[in-house]
Amino acid sequence: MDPDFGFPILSVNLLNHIGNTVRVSGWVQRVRRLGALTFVVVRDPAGLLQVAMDRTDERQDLTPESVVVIRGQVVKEPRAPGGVELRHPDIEVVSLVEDVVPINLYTPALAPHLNSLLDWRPLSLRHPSQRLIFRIQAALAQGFRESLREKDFVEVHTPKLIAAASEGGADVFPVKYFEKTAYLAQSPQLYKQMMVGVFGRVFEVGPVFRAEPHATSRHLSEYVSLDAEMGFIDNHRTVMGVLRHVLDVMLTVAAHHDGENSIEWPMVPDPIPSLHFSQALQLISKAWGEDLGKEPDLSPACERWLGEWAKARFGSDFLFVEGYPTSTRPFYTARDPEQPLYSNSFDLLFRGQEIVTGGQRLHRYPDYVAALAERGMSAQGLEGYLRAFQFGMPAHGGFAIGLERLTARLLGLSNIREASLFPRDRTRLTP
Ligand code: AMO
Repeated sequence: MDPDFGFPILSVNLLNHIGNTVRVSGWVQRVRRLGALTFVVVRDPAGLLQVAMDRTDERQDLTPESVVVIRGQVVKEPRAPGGVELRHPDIEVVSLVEDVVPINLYTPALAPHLNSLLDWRPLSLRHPSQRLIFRIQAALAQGFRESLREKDFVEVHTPKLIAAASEGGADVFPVKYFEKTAYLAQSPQLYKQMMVGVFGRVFEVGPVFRAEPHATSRHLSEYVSLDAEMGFIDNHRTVMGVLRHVLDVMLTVAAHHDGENSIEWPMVPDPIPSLHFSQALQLISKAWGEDLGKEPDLSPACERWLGEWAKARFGSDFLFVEGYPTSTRPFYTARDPEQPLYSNSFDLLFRGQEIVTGGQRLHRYPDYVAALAERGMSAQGLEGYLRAFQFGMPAHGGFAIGLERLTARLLGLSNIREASLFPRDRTRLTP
């Protein structure tokens, strides 16, 4: 038998204990009076359970959110949550709440404005709708790990304090690091590439930091990046195939956690439809009646249009856009050997929003020296990274999924902050 470590019995398991006296524990959700009976609804880590007592035994200290330990007899009761209730309870209040709970946690949908929801995060997260978001998110991360382990990828943990920006651009956070300046990692990019030289296939689940000055509904200053990197590939299409498989497993694992079947689960087509960047611009230009041919990137409006197009044309929630202009991609990106102005890189759009970026990387040392020179970039802080390429690296590539973006898109959340336990943005550093 598995040890139970002395934890109280969870509400979901009470059906196996009918007739027994058990110990359960949780938070008082509400107290209801019906005739001569009083019912206390308790929320435990797994769900809700009902405790019934005579009105004469009712207590005044069972205030909402107080933590209680209850000993009582399990009785079958089809009208109660989970089909059982606890009778003849002996209730101990472990933590008494004397204040009025500032948000209503007991309605099916949480009403407050996003800001109050985030200000009261330790409380609002207790609501079932919020708990579901983060259970699904945990399952997505679990699926990511499982799918890659099964394909012999090794999990790595790379530094988050680094000496040089990994993605270029201005959106890095400098940190005072003893006598020097360090930066918070924008991605594990340079390290996951170096680790391909060690293990061949690696992945990482970890926080990354972007100094995003704008308040948008799809950017955070800190988010969870699901990164994979693999060697001995043909080109970026090998990586796209692996990504398709990973997403399929992630969504399958997560769907098991949707107890109420309340989520619209997407199919991951095999293969996921794909468009070249230049083709995407042509299609949108035609549809909008304007020439977007010189655009270096896809705007959010372009992504939304492509999302609708992929749904109408292929019935797909997913669309790859490959071959972004080399000049708009980071220095480590491999060019398309046939058309060097375009790169062997891709974005994956899900329901009209980019949720993944990936591609093939340069793998020869002289190509790095040339790419840095072309962009006027200094090799300072990159010396250790470049050494990997001086001493033999296979053709390789990888991708990074934004966990909060994927979660928000999947669950139809209009703001990415709802998919972060404690979101960080320009104005929010607490709780
Ligand atoms: P990129 O910078 O495109 O690529 O990021 C990869 C994915 O991370 C998510 N993302 C964000 N999510 C929330 N807030 C942000 N500020 C934010 N910025 C990005 C998106 C995006 O698709 N090293 C490359 C990946 C690679 O090529 O392997 C990189 O970091 O979902």
